[in-house]
Amino acid sequence: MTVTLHDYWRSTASYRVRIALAFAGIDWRGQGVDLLRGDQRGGGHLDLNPQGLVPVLEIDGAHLTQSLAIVEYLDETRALGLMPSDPLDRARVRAVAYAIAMEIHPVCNLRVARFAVEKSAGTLTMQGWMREFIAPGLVAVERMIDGGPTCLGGRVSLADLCLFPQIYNAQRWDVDLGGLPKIQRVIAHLSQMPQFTQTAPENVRPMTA
Ligand SMILES: N[C@@H](CCC(=O)N[C@@H](CS)C(=O)NCC(=O)O)C(=O)O
Repeated sequence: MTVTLHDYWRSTASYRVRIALAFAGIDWRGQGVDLLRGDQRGGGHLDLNPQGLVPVLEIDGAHLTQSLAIVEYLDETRALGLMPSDPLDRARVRAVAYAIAMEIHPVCNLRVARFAVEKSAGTLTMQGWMREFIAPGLVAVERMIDGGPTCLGGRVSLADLCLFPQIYNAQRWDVDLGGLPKIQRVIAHLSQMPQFTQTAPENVRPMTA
């Protein structure tokens, strides 16, 4: 069974899925979708994901979209233990994951940020836009997490799979993480795990993009 991940090396949503695949020990084939070139809006990709977004995971005879749905599918079918069994703990994990994936991430999506910068007639930069939304979003997340060794409950969860790529992205835009000691402790801990590091953008970057 070939598992194919349609992704873009720098996509944080794709990075979440790469980490989950690593925890599942699943070998996968990468199918690059060049977001800068607009491949995501091509007919072939829209047939896979009508939203014109990555990631898309082809697995178990299906193609799945939406990174959190994909991670939860892998968690349920491969018993990864990424979701706590207690409903309250599970709700807290989802709250942190959603704070990142549904609040910070969509505003900083390429199409949104590009539109804002282009319409701003030079008053906005890409970096300024990113910092405007990532920094306060992370300040809130800092208050929602335990602060070590993982986001919540002392074990790796969906929340960590969202936080780690988001911090990678924050560093790319030079967001100041100085006032976020709990997040820094969690990131230091997760950085020791190959599931988080071997799947990092620079390690899956295609030679041509
Ligand atoms: N909620 C979606 C978000 C997916 C998403 O926004 N992907 C970005 C890359 S991180 C994308 O494909 N952007 C293409 C575009 O904006 O045109 C998920 O979690 O899968």
